Amino acid sequence: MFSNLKQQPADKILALIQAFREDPRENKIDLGVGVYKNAQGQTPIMRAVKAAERKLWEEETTKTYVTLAGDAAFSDTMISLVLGDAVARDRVAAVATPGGTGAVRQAFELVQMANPDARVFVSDPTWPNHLSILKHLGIETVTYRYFDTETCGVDFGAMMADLDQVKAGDLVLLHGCCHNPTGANLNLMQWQQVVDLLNAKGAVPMIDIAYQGFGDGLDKDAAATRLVAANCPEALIAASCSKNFGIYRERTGLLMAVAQEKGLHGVMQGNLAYLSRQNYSFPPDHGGKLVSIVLSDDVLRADWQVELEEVRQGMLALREQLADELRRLSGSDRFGFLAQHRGMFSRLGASPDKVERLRAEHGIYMVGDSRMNIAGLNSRTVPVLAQAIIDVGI
Ligand code: PLP
Ligand code: TYF
Repeated sequence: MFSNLKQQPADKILALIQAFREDPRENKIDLGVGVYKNAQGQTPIMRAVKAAERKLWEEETTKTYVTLAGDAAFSDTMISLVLGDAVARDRVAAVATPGGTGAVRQAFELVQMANPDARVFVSDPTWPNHLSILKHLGIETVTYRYFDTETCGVDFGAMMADLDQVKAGDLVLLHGCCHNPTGANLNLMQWQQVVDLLNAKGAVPMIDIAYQGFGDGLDKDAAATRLVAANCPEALIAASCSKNFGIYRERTGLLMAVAQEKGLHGVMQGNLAYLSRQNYSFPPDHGGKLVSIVLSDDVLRADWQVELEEVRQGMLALREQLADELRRLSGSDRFGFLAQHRGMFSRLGASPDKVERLRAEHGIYMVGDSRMNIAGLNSRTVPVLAQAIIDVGI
C-alpha cells in the first residue's frame, strides 16, 4: 500500500529553516520563516503569557476533556479582541482550532459542506498553505490579482476587476491585515468597496487574520475584519494567536462564522463542532487558556499590550531604517514601499535568481518570491541587507 505514495513537495518556507541551519557562515541572516525575533534573534515567551502559565499551573485542577468547540472563555475573549462590538455575540458561532491553520482548514471544510460548488478566490500571491489546503480538499480555486510589481503596493483596480467574476455562493479569502507574503494592504475605503461588491454578487468573505497587533495596532488591524463582519450577511473569520501571543507551538486559533440572519447560530455552531469531531475530537486547550487568562485580567492584558506594542514599533523602526538606508544607497525612493508595508513581511519584488544571489553571496535567506521577514533584522544588520540588495542589483 505505502509503495503507492508519492513524495510530496516540501514547504518552501519551512525548507529554508533547515538550509539556514546548515549554513556555516557566521554573519548569515535569516529572513525566512514568519516567526517574530527580537534584536538578539530570540523568540521570547511574552511576560503576560508566562504569568498566565504560572497561574494556570497553580489553579488548574483537571485535564479532562473540555468541549468540541473548546473553552467558551477563549472564544468569548477572542471574539471581543477580533470583532469588538461590531456584531452581536449571538450572531457569531465559534470553535477553537489547532492554530490559525486549523481554522483555515475547517472554514474551507464548512464551505464545502454548505456549498459543494463554491469556488474560493484567493489573492495572487497568498500564503502557500491556503493553496495547498484547498488543493488537498479538491476545492476549485481562482486567483485574483493583488500585488503591483511596479509600485509594490496593491493593484486595487486589477483586484476589483478580477473579483467582478465572483458568483453567488463563492468564497473570497482576504487577509485581515499584514498581508502574507507581500506586506501590502487595502485601506478602509477600498475594503468598503470590496464589501459592496461581494454583497452585490452574493459572495461570502473569509478573513484570515494572523497578525493582529503587528501592523497599525490591535484595533486598527481588526478594523477591516469588523467592517466585513458588520456589513456582510455572512462571513468566516480564521484568527491565529501564534504571533500576537507568541504561542506558536501551542497551536491556538479560533474559527468564527458570522450570520446576520437570526436562527442560524445553532446550526452553525453544531456544524463547527461536528467538523472538530471528524478531524480530532477536541481542540488543544492550553494555548486558549493562556489567551483567555491574559485577556480577562486587566494587569496581564495591559502588560501584553505594552509588549506587543514594543514588537510592532520595533518592526516599524526597522522598516524605516531599511527604507532610509536604501534611499541613501540607491539615490532614489524606489524602496519607499518598505516603510508603507505592514506586518512581518515585505515582498521586495526581486527575481528568484537575485534572491539566490543574496543567499549564495551574502548569506541572506529570504523566501524565493523575495518575501523577507522584517523581524529577522536588527539595527546592525539593516545596513548589511541594504548594501547586499544594491550589490546584487535589485
Ligand atoms: N494565515 C496566515 C496568513 C499565516 O501567515 C499564518 C502563519 O503564521 C497562519 C494563517 C496560521 O498560523 P498558525 O497555524 O501557526 O496559527
Ligand atoms: O508564512 C510564514 O512564514 C508563517 C509560518 O507551513 C508558517 O505563516 C510557514 C509555513 C507553514 C506554516 C507556518
